[in-house]
Amino acid sequence: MEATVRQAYEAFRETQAERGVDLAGVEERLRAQRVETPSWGYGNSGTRFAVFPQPGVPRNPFEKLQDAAQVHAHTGICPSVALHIPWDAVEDYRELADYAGSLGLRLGAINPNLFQEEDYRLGSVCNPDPAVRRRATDHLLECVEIAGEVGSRVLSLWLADGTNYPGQDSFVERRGRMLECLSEVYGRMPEDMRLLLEYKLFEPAFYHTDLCDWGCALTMCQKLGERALVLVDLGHHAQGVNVEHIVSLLLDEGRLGGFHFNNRKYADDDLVVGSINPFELFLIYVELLEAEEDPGVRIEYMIDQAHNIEPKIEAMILSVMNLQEAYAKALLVDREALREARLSGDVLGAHRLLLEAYGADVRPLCAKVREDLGGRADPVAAFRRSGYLERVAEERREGRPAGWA
Ligand code: LRH
Ligand code: MN
Ligand code: MN
Repeated sequence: MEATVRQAYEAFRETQAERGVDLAGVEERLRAQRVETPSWGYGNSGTRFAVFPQPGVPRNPFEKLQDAAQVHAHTGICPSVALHIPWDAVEDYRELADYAGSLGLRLGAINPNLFQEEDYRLGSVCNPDPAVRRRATDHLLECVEIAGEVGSRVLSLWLADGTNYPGQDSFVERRGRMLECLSEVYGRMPEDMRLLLEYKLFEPAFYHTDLCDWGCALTMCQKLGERALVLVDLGHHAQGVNVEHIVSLLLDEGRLGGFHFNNRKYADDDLVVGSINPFELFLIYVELLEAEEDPGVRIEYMIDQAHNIEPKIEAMILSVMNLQEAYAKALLVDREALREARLSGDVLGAHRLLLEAYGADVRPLCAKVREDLGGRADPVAAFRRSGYLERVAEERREGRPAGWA
């Protein structure tokens, strides 16, 4: 560790010792933190107006894994990669899984794609046409198979289904169709596989969305079975919605399955997590801490971001750092004092306990933990210095993808 980082870490340790914090315990939890990165975060992306190709962008799923391995090498906590099918379609999925293994990675959640076919104009599993629903269900079943082949135990589903005009279709009938299709898929999942159901307020549908909020997703999961759980994407809520409250409610119901981390200012912006609202991120982790201590709880922590104008690997590393810092701050909350303040009605005392933890500069702590894990104290700077991007920009010059990939 560099002398300046070491000094900052020692000073941090002393301050925390004065507060009575068990730093060894905090570090242990930080070392155990895991974040899954999305294959689609490494590929070309853009807005609905244009795609902005970047030099060095991966040309196939294998190269996406190479980039993900860079994020893991620099941070130490990102050993798994989510796939999106068919964006990441390959001839031989076992070969892809083996390749991931050779890079020190594994394949994570399998994300079906039910939103890019002409057939899905009126929806996929909610479509009024049974033939379209059959096609959508078959794709989901194919994804269950792929998950089995690559050793993944998570099927992560976001539906674009909805309507654009009042009267267009029946809400209730659409819900029934969704339940029928998803029940078939759930019934075909191996016993140790979980289905994560992701909700989103609106877009692409503008009038109503079939899974628009946590209530729609939760009640669907309750009908499907106990291995159906809700996925919270931080960009999928109306302005002002209290996401940490939703997190606590889903935890209490035993139905929080995972996260899609990102950040938003207006809608589903998919910006670097923690770039717009780091306090919200901290408060979410505060809710998660106690639940995480329950060995029966399994939550998938995943990033879902599209880096349109910023360098992709760097943006992913920065996102992981923001997640480490939010988690570290949450771990510093004096929970005993918080409980006492709450019970005695000390409103601002309780609030200030959160502010105290949030205000701590945890960067030296996170730097130390990253180094403990074989990562880098300053991973963005180290990645820049490594020359990786310049190298792959040269190597991947031929056959660069032009559109979304
Ligand atoms: C669309 C979306 C959703 C999915 C992702 C693949 O809103 O961003 O969050 O998880 O595409
Ligand atoms: Mn998402
Ligand atoms: Mn989204």
